Amino acid sequence: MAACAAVGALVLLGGCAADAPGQWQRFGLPEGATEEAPLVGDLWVGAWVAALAVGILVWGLILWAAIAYRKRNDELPRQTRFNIPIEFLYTVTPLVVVGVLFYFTVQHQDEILEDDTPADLTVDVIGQQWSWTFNYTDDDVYEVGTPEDQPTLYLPVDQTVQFNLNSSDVIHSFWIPQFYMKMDVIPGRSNSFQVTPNQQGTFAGKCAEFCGAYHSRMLFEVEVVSAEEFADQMDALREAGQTGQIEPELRGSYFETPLNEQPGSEE
Ligand SMILES: [Cu+2]
Repeated sequence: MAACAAVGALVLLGGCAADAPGQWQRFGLPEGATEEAPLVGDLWVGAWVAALAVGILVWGLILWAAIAYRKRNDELPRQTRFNIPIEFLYTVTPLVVVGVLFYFTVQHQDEILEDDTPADLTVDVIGQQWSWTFNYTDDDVYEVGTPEDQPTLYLPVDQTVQFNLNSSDVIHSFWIPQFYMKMDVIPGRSNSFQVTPNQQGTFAGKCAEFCGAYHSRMLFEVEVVSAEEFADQMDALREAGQTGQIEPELRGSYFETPLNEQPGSEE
């Protein structure tokens, strides 16, 4: 009964997502655009299937108990103080469920964060209030974004990129939803991960850690292009004089700057 209702609701709501076919099969995830995406996708879908299976069992048991043991007369039912097998069952079952989820999470995490093989290119990312800097270390060029002028990150398709993440002020989080990957950008600490975009196109990127007044403007675009287009873009940055690398100088939070010295205070 509960299962029918749940499936019915899924089918009904599924009609709303006609513009995003497949999104319901992915339990709300956008379409993955990297070689590693299936790892996260499988973990996500698997966790939902497990949760739904547990949910259907629990809903079913609640409904069954409510109907089978409903009040029929004023006679007091037999009073039971404990039931060792049942108590053992509902102590051990959640431990097994959590254990299984934990095992698959750690297994997938290890595979996702595996970076023993050298990447094809490296991008040193700096998060700063409130935009991003992308240092293309192999080409020795860079791109700096501002909240008004949001940057574009170019990546060659089918090449493994290593992102080194540093912050120059507070904690940010580097997130490209369609890459199924997000990692904190922490001042004074270098985080990194590798990913292999396998689809050309434009993808949205954003900061996923509330980092101050204009956090919502920490957007960027990711252009996954052919190797030739990528080389052209590196040349364009070089011609624009954006050569060298920007260092993540720790300049403290925007809010530690006296109000009259903050950018925009003259307005
Ligand atoms: Cu941020």
